[in-house]
Amino acid sequence: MTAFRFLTAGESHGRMLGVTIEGVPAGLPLREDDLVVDLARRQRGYGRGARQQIEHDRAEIASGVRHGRTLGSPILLLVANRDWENWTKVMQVAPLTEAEADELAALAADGEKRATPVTRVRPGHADLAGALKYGFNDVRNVLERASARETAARVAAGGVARAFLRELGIDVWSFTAEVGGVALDPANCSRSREEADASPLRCPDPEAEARMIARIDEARAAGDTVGGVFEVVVHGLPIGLGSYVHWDRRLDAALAAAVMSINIVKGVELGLGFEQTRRFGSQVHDVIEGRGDGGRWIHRSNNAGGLTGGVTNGEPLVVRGAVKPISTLARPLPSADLISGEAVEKAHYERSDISVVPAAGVVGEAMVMLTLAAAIVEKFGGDTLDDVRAALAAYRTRISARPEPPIAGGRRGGPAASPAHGLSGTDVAGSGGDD
Ligand code: EPS
Repeated sequence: MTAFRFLTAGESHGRMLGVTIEGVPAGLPLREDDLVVDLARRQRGYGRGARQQIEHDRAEIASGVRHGRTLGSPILLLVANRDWENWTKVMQVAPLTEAEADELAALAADGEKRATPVTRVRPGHADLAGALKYGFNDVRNVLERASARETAARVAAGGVARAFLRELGIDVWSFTAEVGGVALDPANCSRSREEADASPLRCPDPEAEARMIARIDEARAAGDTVGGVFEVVVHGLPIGLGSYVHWDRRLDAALAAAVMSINIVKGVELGLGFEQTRRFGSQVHDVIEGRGDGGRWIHRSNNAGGLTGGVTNGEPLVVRGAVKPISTLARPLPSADLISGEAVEKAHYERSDISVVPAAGVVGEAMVMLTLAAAIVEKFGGDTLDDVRAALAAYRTRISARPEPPIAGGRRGGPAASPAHGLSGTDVAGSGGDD
């Protein structure tokens, strides 16, 4: 049974989105105001479309919290879709009456796009496979849920995970590393984190950001879209989250799955990622310099991105997500019609964004935070926040202490017994060589 988990619900133009989060320890201070910051960050960014002017995302805490503290029971968050008011009949939950069906049919006959069933599937979207899989003849039944609107619910849940991690001294943020092939230059990252967060693309390199904006403008002018790369960085994680002992306990695998699950992500890298394949081992592996103050183990570099063997190693965690260009193009690609199966000149077009890399980074933060919260609850257990804190402190004390030196054969406190392992006497206390 998974101790910490979450599930979202909701359609893009339905009444609201919802998310249930289970496994948050009791006693965590939590207010709706804690959740607004990330929700607002997700809505911003140069290249966003008109929908974001309609929405003012705010999560209502509907359950699981009393007098400002979590109860240990499931937390239900609700995020209203303000645009729903423009879609009430199209998205109505109850069956349509004859009169309502006639009204919608008349609107569609008048060319009202919202009322018209969608059959010209968009290349790159879930439209075609989704409609075939679930047996729909109107692609709206697919696109409403496949829409990235759902990520608002994930970010609301991520805000709860952030509040939990913050109590444990763990800090998570992200930035835009690349847009349309223009990458930031680490040497030019002159902006502070606050300045980067306030910039149009949430990018720490102002010069690269200007060129990224030019790429977005170029895409807009051509009726096109453009993708990029975001990077999530986490500080303050203890050594030892995740495990190397089973494939499904490796934290690198869980993080990759979580970030890959974001609608627009097509690739995930940890640390140097694919770049490692182009270098010799001596230029990749992070030299270990020794135990520092407070039991922290110091590495000379962090090419591994804070994880070795699927386990956190005490260095900052670095996760990068590859964001594809949005599949809804203002100048639509050729496609085919779901019903006739014939080629059509233009795929369906519905108001959309040009680029969402900064927003995807905020969703990336949420998915990383939720994954880390799950790993922490799994490792440190705890019905209450104080239990988690105590378990974490005890663990930190243990791993920061100097271990007792090992003795070959494992015996302690007495003369070495006669060797039963075939080594010669002089080798009994040896290291055993490079095995
Ligand atoms: C989306 C299409 C657009 C985006 C939407 C994702 O919505 P609409 O069709 O209402 O213009 O704005 O993203 C959001 C609403 C959001 O909040 O991020 C899509 O097809 O995936």
